[in-house]
Amino acid sequence: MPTNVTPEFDKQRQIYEDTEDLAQRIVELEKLLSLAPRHKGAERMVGDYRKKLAQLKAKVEKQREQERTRKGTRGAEEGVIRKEGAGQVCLLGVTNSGKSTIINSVTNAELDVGDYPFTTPIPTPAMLILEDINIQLVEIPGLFKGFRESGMGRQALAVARNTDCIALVVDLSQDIDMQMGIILSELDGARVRLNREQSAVRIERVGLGGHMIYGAQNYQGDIEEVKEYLRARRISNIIVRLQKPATFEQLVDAMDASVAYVRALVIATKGDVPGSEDRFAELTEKYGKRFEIFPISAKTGENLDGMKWALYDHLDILRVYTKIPGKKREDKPIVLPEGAIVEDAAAKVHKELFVERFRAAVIFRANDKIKRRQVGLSYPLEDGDILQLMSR
Ligand SMILES: Nc1nc2c(ncn2[C@@H]2O[C@H](COP(=O)(O)OP(=O)(O)OP(=O)(O)O)[C@@H](O)[C@H]2O)c(=O)[nH]1
Ligand SMILES: [Mg+2]
Repeated sequence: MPTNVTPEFDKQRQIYEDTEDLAQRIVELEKLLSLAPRHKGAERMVGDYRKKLAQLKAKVEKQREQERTRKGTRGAEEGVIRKEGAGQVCLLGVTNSGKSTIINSVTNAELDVGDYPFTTPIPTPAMLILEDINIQLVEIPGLFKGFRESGMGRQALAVARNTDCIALVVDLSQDIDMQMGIILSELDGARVRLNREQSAVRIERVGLGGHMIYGAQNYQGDIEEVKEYLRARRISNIIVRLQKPATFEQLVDAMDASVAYVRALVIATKGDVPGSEDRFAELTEKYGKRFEIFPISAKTGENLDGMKWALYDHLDILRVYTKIPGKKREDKPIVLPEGAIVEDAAAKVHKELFVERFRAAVIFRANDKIKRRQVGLSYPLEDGDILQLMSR
């Protein structure tokens, strides 16, 4: 065996060699490869491991196929996390960035924390209790280059695609470009777009009419390239609506139904370590336009409360409390998406009673000049509203 491997690599090699379960062996081998040295002397070894990986995968795929034909199913959705609470946030970052430590410090969970890589091997949920609602936090296993092509990566990114918000955990004791580079390229490759406007481009496939492009003035570039692209894709009839300023990339994404758009923020952790201030400044300069960035230290507890509310804000939800005349408001809120109206709340309470037989609603809102505001079904709600519904 060649020399010049790190102790982590050696340790992982042992784990890999001791693992018998085929699927788990693949996971361990993928981790091993992510830890492999990049120098020339190691090329042969890495090549051999890659071949081994391909063989293992082929074997597993074959097994799965046989199983599928036997069972006649399309395979159970293993590892899928059931959403719970008012919203779900996935914590995602390179290994050792401090994801488990953050979760442990704001929930009752006791996830394993370690200074060795890949302590958390599978997507792991925990519940954050924030005042009167629950937010589900999910730790995604540490990302590495090629993660999205790995078995575990695919499964973990499927969770991230369907989540309500992604928190990128950036470790202020590790290189910024390395971390953001890996995170963003893996997500991008998995067609997960962060903080991108989905509604900028609307596509409608039609039977005839040719290329109809509306709002061409919103296109950031030469509109001819859009037409060229459509021709190259052999799309002869289509309506493209550019509703907001949009780039070529956004247009391509809009035509691809498999692209997921997820809200995201950055949690910059380990703010207690030496050098963290400079790295934080670098992070803000390079990524502050695209993401809100929250500096914390899970070790000292600094800014953890602020972080919780930042997560809440990024879920784009609001809480409404119903109230029966003459009584105190309910303790537990109804949680609705931002932009919800009285009708949405009424439908959640009792559709037949309060939507179909709606008579009136009264809103009690802090800082509202009118104490009892009488409103109709289409009145927009705000976070913290107290709502009294009346039916005919
Ligand atoms: N100084 C300092 N160290 C921290 C902080 N948060 C985590 N650590 C340390 O960083 C190491 C990794 O922490 P984990 O929480 O296990 O990191 P993780 O991102 O869950 O790692 P994996 O699950 O292995 O991918 C541990 O040694 C922690 O003690 C922090 O705020 N400050
Ligand atoms: Mg962990």
